[in-house]
Amino acid sequence: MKVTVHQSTLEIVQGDITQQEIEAIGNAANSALAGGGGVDGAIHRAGGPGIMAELKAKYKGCPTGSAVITGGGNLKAKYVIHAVGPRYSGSAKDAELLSSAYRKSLELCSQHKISSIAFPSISTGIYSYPLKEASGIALKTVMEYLKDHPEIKLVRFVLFDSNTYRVYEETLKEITKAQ
Ligand code: AR6
Repeated sequence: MKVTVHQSTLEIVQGDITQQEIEAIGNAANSALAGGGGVDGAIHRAGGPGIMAELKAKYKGCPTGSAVITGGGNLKAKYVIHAVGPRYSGSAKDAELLSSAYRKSLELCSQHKISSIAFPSISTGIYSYPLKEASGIALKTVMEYLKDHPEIKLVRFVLFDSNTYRVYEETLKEITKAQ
């Protein structure tokens, strides 16, 4: 499913983010930037050891709700933006931290003149963020950002499994209908 937000495109697809032909891909990392399972493991496996070497050389971790950038190693994407979403706790801060992880990733795109990025569904795997709520935060944060940032032409959510895709699709339909 694809919608237009001001001058930009917001798209949701089901697939594997490591295979995307796009300028940057987002990673769902941890604050130690230590690598791990889920999409983080898949990105480091597909991108090769150069990505971890660059993370270690440039950064001493990354606070929850923020993001750092590296090259894309062996991936088709030129950059990886490593965003750290919250581990779901049920506290009121979770939503702000999740929104901030997407916003800071988009700010890095603007700063580095990156006009297209693919995101996974941050925090909804190992970090257990409830999917419906997380999809609303993810989509609304991106739509808000695109309103003021036409330099970003394409944001694509690449959702790994059919259930995650279905929930994002339902949420995107609700948001666009309410506007
Ligand atoms: N392409 C797209 N999405 C994927 C892929 C892929 N190749 N593989 C998994 N996903 P998770 P989190 C989906 O657990 O919840 C790691 O250990 C997955 O199905 O990867 O933010 C990190 O190092 C789910 O929908 O990230 C952290 O310690 C989504 O990606 C921690 O997990 C996010 O699930 C972060 O947990």
